[in-house]
Amino acid sequence: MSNSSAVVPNDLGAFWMPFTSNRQFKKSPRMFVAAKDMHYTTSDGRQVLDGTAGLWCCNAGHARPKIVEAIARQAAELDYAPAFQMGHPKAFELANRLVDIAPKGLDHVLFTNSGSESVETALKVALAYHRVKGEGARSRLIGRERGYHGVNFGGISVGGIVTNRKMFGTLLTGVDHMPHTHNLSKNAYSKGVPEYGTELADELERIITLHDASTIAAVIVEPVAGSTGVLIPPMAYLQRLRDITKKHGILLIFDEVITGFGRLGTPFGADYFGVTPDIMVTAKGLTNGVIPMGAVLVSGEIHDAFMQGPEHLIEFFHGYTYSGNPMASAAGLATLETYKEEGLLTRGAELAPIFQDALHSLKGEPHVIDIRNIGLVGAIELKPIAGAPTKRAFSAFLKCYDDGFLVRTTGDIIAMSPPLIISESQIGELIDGVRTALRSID
Ligand code: PXG
Repeated sequence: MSNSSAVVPNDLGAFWMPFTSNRQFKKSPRMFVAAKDMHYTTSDGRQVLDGTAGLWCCNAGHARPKIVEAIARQAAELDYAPAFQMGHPKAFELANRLVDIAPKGLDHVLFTNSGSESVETALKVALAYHRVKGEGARSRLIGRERGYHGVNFGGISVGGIVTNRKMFGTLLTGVDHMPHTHNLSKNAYSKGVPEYGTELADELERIITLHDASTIAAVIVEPVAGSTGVLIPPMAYLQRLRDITKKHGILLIFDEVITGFGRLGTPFGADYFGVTPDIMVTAKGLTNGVIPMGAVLVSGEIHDAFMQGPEHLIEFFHGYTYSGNPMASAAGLATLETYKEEGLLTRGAELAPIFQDALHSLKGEPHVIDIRNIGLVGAIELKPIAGAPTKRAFSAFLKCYDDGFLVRTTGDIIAMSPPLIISESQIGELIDGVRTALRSID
């Protein structure tokens, strides 16, 4: 067998693929062998328009020169430096650049290697923060139904997607969940932020009354829930969560793994909604998805609370072999430069009305029961086939792929989150691709 990466291997058995219907895939594989800007190339030589920025991460599109060069240069110059008790300049530089674009007040950065690790890191910072402040009884964590916070134990505990939780025992103890905000009967076909449901934030007050604020460390939510099918928060909902958490001394964590780096047309979801959390979880777009990396941004108040005791002692017993590693840091710096040069952190705001009009033109197409959008994120909810949930959306996904369009599905929801470099005409092509698929599936 050739060792060229462009040749499809003849045995797909060994790789147990993540979040994939392995048997279906291996009978009929879908392989990408190259990518450039807005397109993937498949192993059978077709071009596929990327409607999902990879997995919501390649916000600047693919194989962008600055990022490619930075990685190549870094590999030759300094491939790895120990992450503990040693440093290298680019990690510090990247932390500074991140703080520059982050909401005011989030001014310290812990690096990780994924969104899941960023979530675990944020939850641990929150618990430890209360403890160093002498409030160690604050040990409860509050998440939300249908929330997705990665796949590690903390993340699935505060997360609210049953399939991701039910196989894995009792998870973390002391976790509670707010209700999700999805309401088809009242909010279907909302454009942008839906009107109904602000009062769902008051459920947090009920949970606080049940457990007492003195036992609660943090509340974690995605500003816009992505993986569960794009659930956009009702008007003023996040502000209300902010008011309630502040009143009770509870930390608010925004999981911005998807909403970070321009996805909503603002640098972060916090900017879009005008609500600043105490801790912000990021990954994906930080390095344009090219090298795994995540970052957790925390307030000065949180950071400073740890900086006490003898100076030779480690202040926070947490970190990864690859925290802030040189390759990822170089990719992150080049990514942020690319975003800046091309105005990508705000380009989504210009494209959002065009994307919104195109997306909502699918109203009335077969199977469609809701369409929702914010920034450059869109979702189309389909009526499930009776007795076979997820099948209809999966068929649409397969048809789109065959026709040259990459979309994502979760349950019976088709989600789109194209690279922020997408052109107006490519938005039209993508939506027409979905239209054709909807008309052709059962
Ligand atoms: N938090 C949020 C909000 C996420 O969306 C993670 C944490 C975990 O990140 P890692 O890097 O550990 O995967 C995510 C990841 C999809 C999809 O299509 C979404 C994610 C990952 C893969 C697919 O919905 N989100």
